[in-house]
Amino acid sequence: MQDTTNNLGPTLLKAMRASAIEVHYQPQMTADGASVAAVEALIRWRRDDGTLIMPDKFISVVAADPILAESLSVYVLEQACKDALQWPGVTVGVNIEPLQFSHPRFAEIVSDILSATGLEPGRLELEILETSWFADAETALKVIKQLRARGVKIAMDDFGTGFASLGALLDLPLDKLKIDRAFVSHCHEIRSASIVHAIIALARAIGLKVTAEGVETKTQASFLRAAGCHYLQGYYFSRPVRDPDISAMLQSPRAVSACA
Ligand code: G
Ligand code: MN
Repeated sequence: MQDTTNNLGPTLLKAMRASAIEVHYQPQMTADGASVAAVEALIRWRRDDGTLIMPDKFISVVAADPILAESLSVYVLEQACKDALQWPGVTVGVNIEPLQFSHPRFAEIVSDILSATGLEPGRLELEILETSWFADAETALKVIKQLRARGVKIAMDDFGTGFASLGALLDLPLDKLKIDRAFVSHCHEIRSASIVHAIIALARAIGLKVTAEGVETKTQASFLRAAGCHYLQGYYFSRPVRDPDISAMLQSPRAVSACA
């Protein structure tokens, strides 16, 4: 990309103001594949020429800039909470930049968005990374507790790929683990299969739900279902899609596998 340098920050802020940062949604199916329990909000940047830029191309700039990180979080949260009003009973997952958890007012910001949009707090699930915890553990724990007291759900994203997974499980109040797709894509191999079994057993033992990410084949879906995963997410069911496609899938979950 040409503008990955200094002016990417202002360009991204301009893109948000012009609604060129789009929020797409990917379903998280119940393990039997029969219904959509949740959706994950995933951002994409629509350039003037119509091409879509994936977040991995620009998220490192956001992650390093507190103003940009907050602007993007508010932007996606507002959009996702508004969109979720159309989908009764469905949880909406939103990825939150680790930097937000060293922001002492972050829980208040989320709470204000919930009040302004009218979404039930229990239908908002914030997806956090283990690194959310590293910059300022005390503030992060306080913020996460405030969010949960407001009724918001917390999911640990990309579980198993960080290096403090078990410590985080001990200290953080969580609702869900999302198994990283690195394990799912190799679950035909004994090592990955054993790790997946161990994560699910651990999560269930401490009362957490589990979503497997990156499910791309029927064989993977069957294995994960038999292993006791609660929810399945990945291209086998659906790629992330925009509204109105996601609304259509939610009205008729049978349409989801048809999109695989
Ligand atoms: O870090 P996180 O797990 O939130 O990353 C989600 C990213 O993974 C999104 O950009 C999404 O498009 C991508 N993704 C979702 N499902 C699949 C899948 O089945 N396979 C692959 N390779 N990528 C996926
Ligand atoms: Mn995620």
